[in-house]
Amino acid sequence: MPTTSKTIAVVVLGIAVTTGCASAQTFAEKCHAMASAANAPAITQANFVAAGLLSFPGLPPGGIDAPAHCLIQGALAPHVGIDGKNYAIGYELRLPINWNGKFVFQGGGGSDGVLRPAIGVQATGDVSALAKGYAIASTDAGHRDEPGPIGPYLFGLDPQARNDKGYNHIPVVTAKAEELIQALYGNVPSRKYFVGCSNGGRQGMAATQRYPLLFDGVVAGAPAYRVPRAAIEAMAEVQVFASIAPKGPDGKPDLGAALSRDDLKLLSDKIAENCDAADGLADGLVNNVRACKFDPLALQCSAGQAEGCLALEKAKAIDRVFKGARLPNGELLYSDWPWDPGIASPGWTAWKIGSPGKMPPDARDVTLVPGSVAYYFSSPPQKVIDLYDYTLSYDIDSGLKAVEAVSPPYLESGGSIEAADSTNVDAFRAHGGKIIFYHGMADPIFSANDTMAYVDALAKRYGRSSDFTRLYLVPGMNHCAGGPATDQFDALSALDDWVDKGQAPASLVAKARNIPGVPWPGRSRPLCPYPSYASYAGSGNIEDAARFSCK
Ligand SMILES: [Ca+2]
Repeated sequence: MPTTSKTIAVVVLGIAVTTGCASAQTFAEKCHAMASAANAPAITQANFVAAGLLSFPGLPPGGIDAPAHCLIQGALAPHVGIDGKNYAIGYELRLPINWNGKFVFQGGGGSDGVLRPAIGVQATGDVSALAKGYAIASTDAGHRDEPGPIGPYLFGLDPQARNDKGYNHIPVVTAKAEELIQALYGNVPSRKYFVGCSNGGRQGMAATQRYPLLFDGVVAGAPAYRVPRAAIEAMAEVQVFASIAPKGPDGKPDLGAALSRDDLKLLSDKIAENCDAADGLADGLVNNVRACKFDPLALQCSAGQAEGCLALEKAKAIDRVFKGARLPNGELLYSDWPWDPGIASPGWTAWKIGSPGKMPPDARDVTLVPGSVAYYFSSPPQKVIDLYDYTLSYDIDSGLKAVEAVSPPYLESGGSIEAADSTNVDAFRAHGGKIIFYHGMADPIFSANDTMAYVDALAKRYGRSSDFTRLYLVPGMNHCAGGPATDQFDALSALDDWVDKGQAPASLVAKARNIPGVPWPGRSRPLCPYPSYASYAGSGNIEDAARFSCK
């Protein structure tokens, strides 16, 4: 045990004794006893953490309240890759002293490679899952980010690391978590849930399809369930926007200058003008998405007009991007995109074009996406010198073929490893499993339309009335959070009530945060189960969810 663990143990036990809390002392002793040299590397540390504020990058400023808990970290299923590097599936467990008897597997993000604190703040409302009493696991999914622009994607050179990342980590970490939960508390979890957004939403869906008996319920936010195609779409969109961008000092397109803030504001305003009131109230939120018809080409400048309009090439580029790229055979590569006023917010531009004047561009569609495509999704992996050059010269047709290819020693295609798009969830459904999806309507990297398509496909297979899935669309919201939106809601508690008490969720109450870019902090709205939408009652406080019903 490291010296720091002993120090913490002494301090914590001291507190426990002075407060007369014998159970806390026993819990702390049990927690520490779980780490021993014999358990390494499966357990590398087990430390009691006293109740208090926890601060980590990515958590709300000022930290979050955490209950006293046992923190365990370790590494599972180690192997040496064909690239000669050491790999293992890293995990973290946080086990609260006042355990509610249930387990949450917290999904990851991006290409994983980071061991995030297992606290459970995504889609859990104002209170973290840890504070709600859940035992929580997180994982790096089998690799750690290496430094440099392509460092996070180099794991893709090793076939086993690819499979560990795609799905193999799910049963491995879950089994270890169950074992340690039983060791600490004396019981296995009564319920097991997977809660994640983006890649985490994909992991949850993969669990329902590949390991249908492992979880009782899943919350899948903005799921990356067809991420190889979404990634290629993102690169195709970079090419479209680059084609209209002015050249930067390095002679390459200044991607962030492809659209100005005024262009995006105009677009957002015109979308609202066309679509906002269709739900009964012009409040900046487009709830009735099916009624929203919009044509950006109608915004093109007429002769002599310089303001309040879009240059023709910009209107055409926006039209092309929102319709989605097509393969040479006419097939839609990925998806089209919904029209939502939230596309003018930084959470949208940060992915699609980035900031003006950045050489190379800082758009996530350039910094995060192509590395995965080249090293992880494609077989054989493709070497990248410069992510922007690679993106600009990428051919979507041959690129997709490489993503779908098998090329020894890569015996499963990258597309297959990452995809979680099977609509066969028979076993999960028969086992009583429930899935809650949510998706921001102004998500720039995964289209809410594509999640609607998956839910529609489930409805086709099982019937719309089949009571095991819900999709909540979040107007204005960008990727997993942010944007002019009511982006705070507790999908985990709704899932738990559904699984544990048989109370199927109707609407979820969502609140707007007091942060820049939100015009109405404190506003509440019902999130309605798709295909219904929140409709205003016609009177009363427009900031209050109670004045809306699902229609
Ligand atoms: Ca509205």
